[in-house]
Amino acid sequence: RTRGSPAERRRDMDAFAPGFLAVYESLKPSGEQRSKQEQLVDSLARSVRKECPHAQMHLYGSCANSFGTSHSDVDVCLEMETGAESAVEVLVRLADVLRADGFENVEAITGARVPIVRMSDPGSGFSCDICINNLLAVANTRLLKDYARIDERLLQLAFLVKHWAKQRGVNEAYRGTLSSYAYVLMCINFLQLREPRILPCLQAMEPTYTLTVDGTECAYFDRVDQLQGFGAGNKASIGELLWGFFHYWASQHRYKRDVISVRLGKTIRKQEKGWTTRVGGDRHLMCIEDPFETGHDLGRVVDRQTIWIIREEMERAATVLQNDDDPCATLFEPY
Ligand code: 3AT
Ligand code: MG
Repeated sequence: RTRGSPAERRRDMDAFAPGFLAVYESLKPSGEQRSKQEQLVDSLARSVRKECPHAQMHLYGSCANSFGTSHSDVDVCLEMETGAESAVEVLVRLADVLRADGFENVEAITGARVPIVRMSDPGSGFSCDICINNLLAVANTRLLKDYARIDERLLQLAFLVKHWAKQRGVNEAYRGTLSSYAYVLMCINFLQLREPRILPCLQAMEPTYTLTVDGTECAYFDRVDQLQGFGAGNKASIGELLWGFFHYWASQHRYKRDVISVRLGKTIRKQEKGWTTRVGGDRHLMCIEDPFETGHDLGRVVDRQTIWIIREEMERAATVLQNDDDPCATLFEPY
């Protein structure tokens, strides 16, 4: 991949809005896919009840935060007392039950930061991750869903950015690029930073929802029906916003100095967080603060090589949007 700097002067990006909206519509899951997902969740619930009768099942991630595309997996969290057993032991036993119930490719992945059972459903083809007591993920799912209800341009932008990231190979946290969750936070923060603002900062407002998970308080204003039309003063089209997003990450974001913070609705200094590189072996080359687990940098997975891969892809995207004859297709060409 070669570096090139995106042109500074914008062409009229509004002309491409209909094309990008058509791509967005094509990514949204169909009614049929949704009902297949519901069936999967029902049969999963039956299997789980055999092994963990008291567990409460929550959906999280993109099947519940409204950022799910037709290719997204189903993320499930079981809330339960594990007693003397560890979560890993419960997951290993659950994996046996799921295998016996006909789920395919069942695998307990126990070495990860969050241990999971991964499997696929032969009927629908969906893959599914199950974890235990990861209630912070349930809380951040709720926050993302509420942001999505304020202005539709967030969903449009995030779907297109996620699609771009998957096609271009920069959506693989286990290989040093960023998770879908990180990209959605980048989109929210970008819209919080527009002038006039397109999204508010829900955590800076009087909290109407509070959940404490392992001592971490998750609090924010969740009566988002009162915020309809919040961003109406900003008329930017999806074409302009998409270009602006890539241009921001290609040329404007100060990687060495700044952390993006959805929690505060702005960028803050790495120094303020103590996230200067090399401290404690953590790299902090590209800093994205988790809105609730504020000590957690979602960019921590990025290393000296992958940061350039991501930045070059951001530059390519900005350049394609600026110059290409058919940006709605070229942007998403597989790398
Ligand atoms: P896809 O549509 O599946 O790509 P997603 O939003 O479901 O997008 P993931 O499957 O990667 O994203 O993650 C599922 C959820 O797990 C999203 C978020 O609630 C939580 N999550 C993911 N990565 C992290 C992380 N690094 N820190 C905290 N929570 C995370
Ligand atoms: Mg997912």
